[in-house]
Amino acid sequence: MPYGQVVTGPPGSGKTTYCHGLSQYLTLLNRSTHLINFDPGCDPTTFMSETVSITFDIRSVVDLTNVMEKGWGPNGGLQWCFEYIAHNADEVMKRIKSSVIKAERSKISKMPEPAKSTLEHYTDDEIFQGCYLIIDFPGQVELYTHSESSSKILSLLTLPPHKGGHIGLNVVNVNLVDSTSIYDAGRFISTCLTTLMSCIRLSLPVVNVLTKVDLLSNQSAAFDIEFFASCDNLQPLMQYLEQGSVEDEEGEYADDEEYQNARRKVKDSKFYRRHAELTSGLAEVITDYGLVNYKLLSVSDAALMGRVVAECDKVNGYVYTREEYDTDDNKVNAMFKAAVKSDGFNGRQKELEDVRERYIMKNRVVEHDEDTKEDA
Ligand SMILES: Nc1nc2c(ncn2[C@@H]2O[C@H](COP(=O)(O)OP(=O)(O)OP(=O)(O)O)[C@@H](O)[C@H]2O)c(=O)[nH]1
Ligand SMILES: [Mg+2]
Repeated sequence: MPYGQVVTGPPGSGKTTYCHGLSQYLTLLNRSTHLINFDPGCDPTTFMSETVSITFDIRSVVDLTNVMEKGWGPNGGLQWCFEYIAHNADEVMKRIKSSVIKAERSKISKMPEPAKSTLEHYTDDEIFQGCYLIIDFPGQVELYTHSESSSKILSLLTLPPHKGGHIGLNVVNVNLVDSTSIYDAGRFISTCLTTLMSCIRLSLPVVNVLTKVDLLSNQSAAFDIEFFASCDNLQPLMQYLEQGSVEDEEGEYADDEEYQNARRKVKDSKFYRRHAELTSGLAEVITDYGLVNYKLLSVSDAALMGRVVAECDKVNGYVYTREEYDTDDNKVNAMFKAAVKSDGFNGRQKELEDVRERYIMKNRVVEHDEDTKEDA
């Protein structure tokens, strides 16, 4: 059975950019990577480059633009598209499989000898099994929370052939969220809640990722990046809840008496207290489940991308079977290697240190320099 990733996350979190970056990264590792656009509202040709091409575009089955011409709005239209796909999921799976095999055969026909004649003798199923699929899903959260269509599509995607499936993908759900949500306590908690909901609703092995860490600076985040990456205890965020970021307390409004009085008034109100209680309860639910923690990623950072890939390989089982990990050691050793590479021993600390050094501290210095220039 082939391996792959289903990439989900809120709109604009960087899914398509990640899929394209990942495709380039995995192609360098010699994996037979295939990009599948599963967003009926996204024109993938706008993202295409010389090194990345799309093997299957769901718009060949159903296109959001055409659905909207029938009177649907963008969100309802997307929901309609997903219902349509779920209804015809069997046919869609067959089409994905045949597009992947066709693309692979075309690649083989351009290979030099003797690889070409060796691979040409492989059956379609043998070829398909060696492929790695990257599936770019749409961002609308309602697709995962308000309807069964996504879970229906995904369960058919992972159904093995001996149970009537066509693809039987060994899959990991890579759930991306924008790391700039750490600047706002309320937004970060709701981000974690959406992450948790999608983990539960999709019921797939999951790797959660905070994207765009290159945009972070610790100028106004309440805590160190480790706090947000591990999500061990979200309660300390409660004190920063009512006005968003710590900027309000320590930033440019710190000496504004009128502003600070208004802030105190809000904090003393009944609504605020009840709202804080609710949010605190939700934060407790998130940490109690113990499912939410994040890897860190900037799409152009090869080391961070490598760590996300290693984690995914561990979670979808790629590590057990493929050559990159197949040394003279046994499979347990291979898994151990991937685990260590992604977050074992001091791997996790190294990941956090890299992000602090390469981005957070650097951006802080740049911001500081710009502030000094402005003051001057
Ligand atoms: N700085 C930075 N920008 C990024 C990164 N990843 C994505 N972006 C930017 O974020 C924006 C949104 O990226 P997309 O890949 O279109 O996000 P998406 O999740 O596919 O968006 P939808 O499909 O509309 O839900 C684009 O402008 C990207 O260039 C990153 O690692 N760093
Ligand atoms: Mg996209």
